[in-house]
Amino acid sequence: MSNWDVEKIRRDFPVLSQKVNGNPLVYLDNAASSQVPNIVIERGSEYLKNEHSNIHRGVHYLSQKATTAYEGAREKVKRFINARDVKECIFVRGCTEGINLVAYGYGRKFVGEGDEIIISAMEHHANIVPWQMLAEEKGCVLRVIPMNQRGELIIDEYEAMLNERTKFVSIVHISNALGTLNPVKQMIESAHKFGVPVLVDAAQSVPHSIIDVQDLDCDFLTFSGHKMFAPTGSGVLYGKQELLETMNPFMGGGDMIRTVTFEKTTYAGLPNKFEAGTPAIASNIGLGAAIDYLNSIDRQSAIAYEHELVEYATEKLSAIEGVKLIGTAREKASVVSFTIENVHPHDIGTILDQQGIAVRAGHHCAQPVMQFFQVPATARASFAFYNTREEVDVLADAVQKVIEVFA
Ligand code: C6P
Repeated sequence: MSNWDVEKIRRDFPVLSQKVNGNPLVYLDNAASSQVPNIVIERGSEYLKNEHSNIHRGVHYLSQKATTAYEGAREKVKRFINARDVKECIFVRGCTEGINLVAYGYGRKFVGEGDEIIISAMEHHANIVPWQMLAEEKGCVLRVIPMNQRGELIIDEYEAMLNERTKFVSIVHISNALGTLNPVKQMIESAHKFGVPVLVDAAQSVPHSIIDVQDLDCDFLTFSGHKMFAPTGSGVLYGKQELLETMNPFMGGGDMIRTVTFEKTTYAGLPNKFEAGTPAIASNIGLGAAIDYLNSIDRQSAIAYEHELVEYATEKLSAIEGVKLIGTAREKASVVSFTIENVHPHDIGTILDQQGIAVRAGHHCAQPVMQFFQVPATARASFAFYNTREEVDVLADAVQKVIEVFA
């Protein structure tokens, strides 16, 4: 294993040192929500203790402090993903809101009857349903890039799908159900040959890879704070300025306007145009602190370490008779999904929980993936850089016991 000092890292995450059902907590549900380090907890509580106020509205001391902290977090986001300008970084409640914002603000304006939108076979519901809603309203067509039995997208079929009717491509970077890492840079390049904008669902990739929106040349990219060591309610939609400027606002209300009369409203400039109402101020300041945390660790080593953990877990689980891995892509990150013959994944989840092991059991909000692999659900262990090799051993032993219980 790499010389990643996991014990030192674990001390930054107080939640990890507790016992669950009499056993040390083994937290392997990071794809759902990752844990929060002290620096984020302390920043959030500092805001609540000493700075709590509304932003952009008050001339008073507290409001100015809160505004400075909130806009400071936006600046951190900009540097973290290498956006050109803070105007391109919209705070949203999470990835779901980011995608809905684009389907509404871009889709409803620029996509019409007979136009085509491309998504993939491994999308989270958040990257299916908003486009279906658009398709129903506008009469456009949703096309789906197929995948193979390993859970890898068939890129040749994607290339063949692009044509002059294609108006938008929206694809997941790392699948939450399978762990597949998709070649999004190449896919963006192909779409751009047809002048088609691309949104990247980076919910699972921001915590497990280094994102550079200029290098990817994506048109939109969105992620949730709670999967990258920040509180729930925080998140980001990145969009190229020229596209965001042409789009309709998503929600109307306070803070997104320039002038309002009963006859007409004019909108604020970016990013405010897309941030109606009072946002999740504490959570987004926490997101800024999570970025500080990620910048303080050696991310390349963290990513390499996580990769080794996933490989080790894959090796240990696939060696157990009766276990079937769902998602065996050659390029993978963070996620190991599996089923056990004759055992419902919910039972796996419950028995593991009795031993203090947190995994997710279910369809992972990716029902079409379950349909493709003809399973009702899977159990999913998802890793972060604070997990250990010993925890993988505990998981594998517990899975072995599940099999014995149901034998
Ligand atoms: N996946 C999981 O357990 P929100 O809920 O808006 O923060 O993120 C939605 C979302 C979108 N895309 C991908 C690839 C995701 O993984 C998720 C959230 C969680 O897998 C909860 S369903």
